[in-house]
Amino acid sequence: MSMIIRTIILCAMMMALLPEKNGAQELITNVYGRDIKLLNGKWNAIVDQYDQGVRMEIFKNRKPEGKTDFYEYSFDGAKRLNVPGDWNSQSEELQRYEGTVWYQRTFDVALNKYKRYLLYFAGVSSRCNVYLNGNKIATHEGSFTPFQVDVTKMLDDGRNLLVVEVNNSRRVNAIPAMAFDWWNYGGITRDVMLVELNDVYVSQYSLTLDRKHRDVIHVNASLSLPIDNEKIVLQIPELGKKVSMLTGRDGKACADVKVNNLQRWSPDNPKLYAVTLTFRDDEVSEDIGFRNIDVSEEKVFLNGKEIFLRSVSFHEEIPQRMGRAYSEGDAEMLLREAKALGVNLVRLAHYPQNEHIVRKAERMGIMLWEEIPVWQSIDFANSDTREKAQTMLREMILRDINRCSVCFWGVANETKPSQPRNSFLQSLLYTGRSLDSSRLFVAAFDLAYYNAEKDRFVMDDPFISQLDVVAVNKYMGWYAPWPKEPKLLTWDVARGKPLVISEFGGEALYGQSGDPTVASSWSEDYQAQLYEDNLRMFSNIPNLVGVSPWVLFDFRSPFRFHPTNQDGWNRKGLVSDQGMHKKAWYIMRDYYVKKKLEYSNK
Ligand code: GCB
Repeated sequence: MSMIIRTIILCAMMMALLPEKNGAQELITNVYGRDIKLLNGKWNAIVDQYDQGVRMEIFKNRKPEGKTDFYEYSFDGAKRLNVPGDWNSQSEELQRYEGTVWYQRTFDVALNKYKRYLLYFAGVSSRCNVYLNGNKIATHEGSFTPFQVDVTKMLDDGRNLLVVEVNNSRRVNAIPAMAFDWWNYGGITRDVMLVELNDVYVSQYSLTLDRKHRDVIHVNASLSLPIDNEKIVLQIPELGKKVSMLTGRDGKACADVKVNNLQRWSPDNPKLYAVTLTFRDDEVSEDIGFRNIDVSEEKVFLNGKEIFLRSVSFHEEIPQRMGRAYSEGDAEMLLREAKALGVNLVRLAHYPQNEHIVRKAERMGIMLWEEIPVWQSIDFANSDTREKAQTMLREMILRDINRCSVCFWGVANETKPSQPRNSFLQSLLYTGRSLDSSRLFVAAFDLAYYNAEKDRFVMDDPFISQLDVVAVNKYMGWYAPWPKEPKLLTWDVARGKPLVISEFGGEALYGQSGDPTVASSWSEDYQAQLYEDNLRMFSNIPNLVGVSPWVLFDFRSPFRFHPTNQDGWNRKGLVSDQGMHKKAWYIMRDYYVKKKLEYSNK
């Protein structure tokens, strides 16, 4: 296929837009690089346990005027909640609350009739209806991806009333669904902003290296309106590049930019280049890096060099605060701890985490695996649920398409073969790959088991043939007893593909010593022994390309009931809720030091 045809196809794939739905529009690229006014801070809040707010039209925020008027609500004098922030950690009453909270604030705008305005929510848990000046303008479901709405025609010059009805009830047809092993935080958990833009602006763009062509940057850019024959100029000064692209009738343009002497981004050299796109007097800039990530047979290659994925997972949670991570400072804390362990990859479990984490990881030289929360029992046969998953995947990819640190898109965790599951995941892979052909697609399974007859680990899930990398969560020594000495165990799982052990581990209460052979000692000694055993087994997995212990920090989980050892915490952390390293942490750190050395000599 000629380069031109390939470029046209890629361009069409990248820019295939879904119709507007629920008031929200296709996401703008690089919102933090635009002219934004943060609407963070203290918002007023009304807890609406029985969902009466809509009937009472709380979103109109009416005040009594006549002598006979009264309203059985008022935002004045109501509870105050921080945005961004989960409500659970801000109020005793809301610690375990699952239901509706109405958030309200006002903000002022001096409207400029030559500008456009977007309201952008980086994350609201789990679903919401947004009301501006008394009118419903958008609805969104999914805690972990952003959404925006063009409010140009709905804003008043001067004071505006913004009300958001937030609900975090678990639902059978939601993603995740009824039970999941993390805290169900509710609230406006990420930044909210008003974005001011030119009348026509560059709304989306992506710059990616494809998996194989090492010196060609694929550029796609899109105007906010379908205007033909307009010039969008791309500049990467450090590479001496200034490229003009002309839009087609759909307002989209693309180009393949050949570059020489590109310094590729890698964990050892997290090089980013300043990139600017200009359209008329609209300009958007950010730092972007370039790297090739690819697989060949049973190996993974970063920039053409074989790598071993030294990974770890964490939730978007600050354990000391028992709340969601939301700030740059939080991102720094989580990623520094990951880095201290010697990782080159973080698996962001089990959902897209906030952009501060993703952007900081890129600057710190940490590859990322981002996934959507298709976690265990999802309603795979439900077309609504499938659509929600697709939207989430799409929102995640569009938000982070230019983050070269993101090397893996995860589509599911621990699902079981069935026709509805297979077609659900297949549709996700199709959507994902049509949006982004520059990254690897992965899913984690918990189906590998020791087959005594064959005397090895096997896994029967034909779906894995569709993935670039296969991941297996295997809790040997915790949920599964050792059938024999770990060093003698062999694996015959996903041969022909790279295999990652995406979870392993066991629980220990920090500071607790006990018998290293007794799981119910919940001791650091047992956990440390379990790590030693697993690491010995790993040396026998022929297609192993990486491991990811579960998990970096102890985290909050409502279904961990043991009163003294868990008390609402999953204690599989290598680091305690108070930030203390458990014994197993040192074992893992030493393993990563050795692995790094081994692969740097390859
Ligand atoms: C798993 C899940 C993870 C849980 C973990 C556990 O397999 O993927 O979300 O937290 O096991 O601790 O049981």
